[in-house]
Amino acid sequence: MTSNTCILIGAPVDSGKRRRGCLMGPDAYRTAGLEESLTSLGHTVIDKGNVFPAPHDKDAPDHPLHALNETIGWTKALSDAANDAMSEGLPIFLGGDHVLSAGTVRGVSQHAAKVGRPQFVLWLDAHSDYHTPSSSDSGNLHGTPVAYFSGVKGFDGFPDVPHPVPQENICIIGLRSVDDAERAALQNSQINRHDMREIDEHGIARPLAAFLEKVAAVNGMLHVSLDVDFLDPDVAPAVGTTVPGGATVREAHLVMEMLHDSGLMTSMDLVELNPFLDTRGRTAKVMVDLAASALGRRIFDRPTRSY
Ligand code: B3U
Ligand code: MN
Ligand code: MN
Repeated sequence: MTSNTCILIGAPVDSGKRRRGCLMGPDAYRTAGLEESLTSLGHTVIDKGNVFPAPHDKDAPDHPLHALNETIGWTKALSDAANDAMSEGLPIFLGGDHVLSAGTVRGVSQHAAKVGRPQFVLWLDAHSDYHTPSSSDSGNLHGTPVAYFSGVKGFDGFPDVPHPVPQENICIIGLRSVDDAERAALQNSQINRHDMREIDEHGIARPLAAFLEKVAAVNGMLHVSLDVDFLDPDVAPAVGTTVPGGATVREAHLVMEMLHDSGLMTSMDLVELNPFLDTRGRTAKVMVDLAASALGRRIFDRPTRSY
């Protein structure tokens, strides 16, 4: 196994939706032993502590977009943190809700452009998070980051996106809650999208293997964004938006093990954990175990196989 320097970066973002609690996520991952798990796999782990949002205007409580200015502050700060961390190792962003990925993906994409490699994103989520601020019914900006970092217009006040991730370089797996506006936009896009029906019919390995081949073919950099609600709420209850019918622990570990075998992952987000809703740290522990699988934990060594 190749050993990495893993850079843990706390991103206690709670501005992407109204229900509070994701700000406790980074400490829940620390308490659940993320650093120790990765160290035991032979990695060097540096915990950089938590990021703070860049200075921003106060938010008006009656604005239709919840905590817009705070979210802009987080996007700026996390983008810089991500860009910097990419030259030090493999950053793992400890969320925080999913709007944090507006910043992290913007930042890693800037680094990819600097080193002259294409950026890819694997989005593991029940939701597509492909709203624009104006198409969102909820006004919750955690439903928008994929549109933002792929260069969709309409994000006034946010930093511009000089290196958008091309639609065909994005793969969403786990879909089972897609709003009408998102569905229409996705159907008009080149984003690779795989719903739970497809996973039930063909298994999760097939779409993932196809996407990893695309990344490998052009020596791409791969950012993996793991939303707690990718998993079934029975096994990962600590999330604000539970959607039944999610990935099993086994499917999720298979994804992580394939990612590790591919050697392609260059950065990762762990998002939407709300420790306030957890039962005895159960969800935090599942997420830590998944991160460990993505970084080399395995049951047995086995010869490389194709799917
Ligand atoms: N699409 C809905 C629901 C949602 C998106 N992401 C999460 N929930 N976690 C919205 O509010 O945009
Ligand atoms: Mn999400
Ligand atoms: Mn989600």
